[in-house]
Amino acid sequence: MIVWGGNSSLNTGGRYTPGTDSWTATSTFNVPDGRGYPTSVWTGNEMIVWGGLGSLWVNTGGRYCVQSGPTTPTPTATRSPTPTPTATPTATRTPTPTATATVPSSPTPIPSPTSTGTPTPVPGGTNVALAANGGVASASSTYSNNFPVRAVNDGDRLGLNWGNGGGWADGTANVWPDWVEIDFNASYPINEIDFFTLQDDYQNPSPPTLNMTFTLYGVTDLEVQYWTGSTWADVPGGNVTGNNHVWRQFTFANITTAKIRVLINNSLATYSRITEIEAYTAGATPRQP
Ligand SMILES: [Ca+2]
Repeated sequence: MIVWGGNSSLNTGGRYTPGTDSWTATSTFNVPDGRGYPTSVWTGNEMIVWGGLGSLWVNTGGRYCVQSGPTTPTPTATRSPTPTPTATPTATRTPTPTATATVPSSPTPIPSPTSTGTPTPVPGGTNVALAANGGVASASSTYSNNFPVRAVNDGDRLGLNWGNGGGWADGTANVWPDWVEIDFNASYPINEIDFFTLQDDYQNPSPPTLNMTFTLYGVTDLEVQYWTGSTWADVPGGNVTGNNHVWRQFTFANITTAKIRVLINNSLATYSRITEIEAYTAGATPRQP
């Protein structure tokens, strides 16, 4: 059973599961405008809402998936609202076709990154962004607990279990910039930063290579920055527009800093998505696939 809308302005709702006597919030992504008394029908994989009382009686509607979304093959146990890269409602509030809902499938066990082509550590170079090495990540916003910022420095570039802790997504749909910052546990001279965004086949990700491109969910415009002591400044070559690479690698003459951040100025599919950020101390040679 799905309850949705009401009181002329609500566009939220809940799904009731009799088997477990539990409620789950409906997705708020791509949701029609709030309204009371709409006519609603469930097609089997999406809800169609039409008419009702908004600020006035309306003759508009929308259709959206209340269950889950294609970027978030969340295991059924969680069934949380998740950002979905479906089409965004247009300003005219006409019904907007959305992507066909997909049935979440159980994540296929995938070998850990250490066995799937992670570059061999280079003596002298340490990833000081890594949580295990003292790095602490924070973000301008976060979509939900299923997209935690701590996933950006956990050592996994693939974003395994995307939508269930595998990577970060921001919480401001279609609004930029967003940023993710990593504070080191001290100042270090660094000469390389590596940035990884979500690859197309996130459900069965491959180890990113410098040549791997994306077409669906990646970050397109970004500035890789370091803290000068008084302000954020782009690292040399760190201002990128029109990106379509899953892995962007930035190398530069040594910069000593205690923290870095990635300022995201645009992304595909509504949200900014990051699977990993790395920063290497001087002494490393650039990591290769
Ligand atoms: Ca990660």
